[in-house]
Amino acid sequence: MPDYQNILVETKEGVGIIRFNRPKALNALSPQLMKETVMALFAFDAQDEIGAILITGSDKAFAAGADIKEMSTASVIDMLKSDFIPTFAKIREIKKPIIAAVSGWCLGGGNELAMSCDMVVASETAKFGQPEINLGVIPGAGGTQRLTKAVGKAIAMEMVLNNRTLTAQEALEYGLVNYVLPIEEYFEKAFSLAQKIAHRAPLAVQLGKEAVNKAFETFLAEGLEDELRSFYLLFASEDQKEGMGAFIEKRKAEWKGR
Ligand code: DAK
Repeated sequence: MPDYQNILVETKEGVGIIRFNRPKALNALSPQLMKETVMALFAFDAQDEIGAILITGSDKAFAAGADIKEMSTASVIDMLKSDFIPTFAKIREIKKPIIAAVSGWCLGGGNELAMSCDMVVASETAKFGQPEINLGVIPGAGGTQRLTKAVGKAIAMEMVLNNRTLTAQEALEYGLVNYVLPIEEYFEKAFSLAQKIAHRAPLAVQLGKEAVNKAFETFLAEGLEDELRSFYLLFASEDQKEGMGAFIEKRKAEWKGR
């Protein structure tokens, strides 16, 4: 395993776990942290025994955004040349589902990263925001796009233009997160969700993720067409026969990923 400096990784019961580990900077997403995170994501994605991936931070901070100290003196050319965005964009290539377990600050690039995951489980103390306006910039890693699709135009405008921070409960109401739990329980909930999905039919999980993401990324007609193609494709798999057979025979299915 590579010698990561900014993240901790482990595997447990079919789940690959990535934990941001820059406590002194509230897990600010430095280019190095992003690079390591994406490396770990691809490593887990390539392992057959891993069925889902969990990304988390600390109870105090999921991530307080991109590293302002590293950006503060950057020129436009530096930003254009930076591999922050190409690295960030690679998260979209991960085929396995990614669940974010979020507690405390989830700001700027941190919120953009959480929104790049497939599901979010939050602690009651989680706070979601796009405070870039405070720094004289706007979100640059999907914060205006994914956020608007998730919470709607009115709330997204307030967050992007006036640094409105959402409480965990508000984030749940607006559809940004799946569950909100007490701080002692959010990680276990996120893990059990990941673990359950990890033991489901792998091909159907992969294509299901792809199809739901299409709804975000394409016009409806194109998304529906893609969904249908993937649906048909699964009828060429052994898992489809096994899944439907197991239902009829009233037994638990045994998934093979074929
Ligand atoms: N970057 C670097 N250091 C940070 C940080 C950040 N984002 N957030 C916190 N820290 C550091 C603080 O500087 C402090 O360090 P020391 O002074 O102790 O050395 C330490 O973490 C603890 O922070 P505080 O003392 O401020 O803690 P508080 O509890 O008082 O306040 C806070 C917590 C989260 C409210 C506050 O730290 C804060 O406002 N942080 C900044 C939040 C923020 O503005 N985030 C957005 C960053 S901009 C790109 C596309 C997108 C992006 C970048 C590039 N491209 C297209 C290339 C993304 C941009 C962003 O995310």
